[in-house]
Amino acid sequence: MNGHRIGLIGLGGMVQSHIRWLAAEGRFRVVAASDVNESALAAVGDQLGLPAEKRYADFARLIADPDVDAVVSVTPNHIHAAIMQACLEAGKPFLGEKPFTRVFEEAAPLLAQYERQPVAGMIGFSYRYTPAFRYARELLRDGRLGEVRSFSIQYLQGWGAAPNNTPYIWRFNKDITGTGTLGDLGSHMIDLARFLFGEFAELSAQLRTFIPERPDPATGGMVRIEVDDFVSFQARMAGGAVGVFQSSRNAIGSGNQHEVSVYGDAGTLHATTLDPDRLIWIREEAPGQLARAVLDVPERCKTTQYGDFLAMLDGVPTDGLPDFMDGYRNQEVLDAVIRSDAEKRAVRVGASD
Ligand code: SOE
Repeated sequence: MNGHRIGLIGLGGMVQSHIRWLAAEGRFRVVAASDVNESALAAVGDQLGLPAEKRYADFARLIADPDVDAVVSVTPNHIHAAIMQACLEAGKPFLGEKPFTRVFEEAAPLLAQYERQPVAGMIGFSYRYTPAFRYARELLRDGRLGEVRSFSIQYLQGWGAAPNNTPYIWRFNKDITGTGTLGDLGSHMIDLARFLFGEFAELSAQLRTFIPERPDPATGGMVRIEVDDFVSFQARMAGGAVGVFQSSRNAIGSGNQHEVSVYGDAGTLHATTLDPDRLIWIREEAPGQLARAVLDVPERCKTTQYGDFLAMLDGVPTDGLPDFMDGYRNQEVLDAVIRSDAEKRAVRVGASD
């Protein structure tokens, strides 16, 4: 079977989704896997029928393997930069999970390497493939809301809430994750805003940690939490629209609730992952007469993350693929949120203040 030969790095929880998505596209073959966890490497190696010589503890050796055409990286945040650096140096195209890096300081050297030697790269901002968000982008581009004046984006999950007594995992470990809800879910909100409205110009933000310590299953003790449970910020976009954002992983009752409302001079739209194949469009049908329509998303807006990854590897043009520079720009906004919260002031995005 012809197809792109994939090396998988990071064999933890999310990897099974990626294995499923790769299989669903049909034109990929996983030929190597890497993880420092021996049992995870053995289990996935057996699952995929990989020979021993294609099971790597060291991801650098997988990236260097001539049988690997492209890399899919599904690791915790603190390894993202090193994997992208190795892919860039080896000229290996890649799909890397979000957020781009653990902290912004890791992003600058990557950009320097990329500018020296660009390599096709995709970042896992998967909500660009939520049909309702992609259709919202089409309606906005077609001017169906008129001048966009304001918007709100929220991304709520409930798994970190107090009643769950959620144990201390890597997503709460600042040395691994950098930030908490901000980098995990906030990076998706930021990418959705860039996907729909373009670049950020300025923002003011606040971060909060609601649960100051969590039980560590490894020691039976409690660990002080240094990352955020909640983030809110307001932003002015370069195109003039203003937006408000909030995200929490402590929102009791929320599963995976990512949604946007857009308010223009000629109409309003609402789109949510809770109803991914439809969106609500409200407009004035006649003077003083509002029409509220529930629109079914057309098939042309139902593309997939791995369909675009395949197109990228085949050199086929795509629309709205989240690439290396989308990852870098996203990290700039994450850094602006951190700076604004720390300095208790509004900050410009991307420019040194
Ligand atoms: C967090 O719970 C998480 O798994 C994120 O890390 C993913 O990016 C998001 O798509 C689903 O929720």
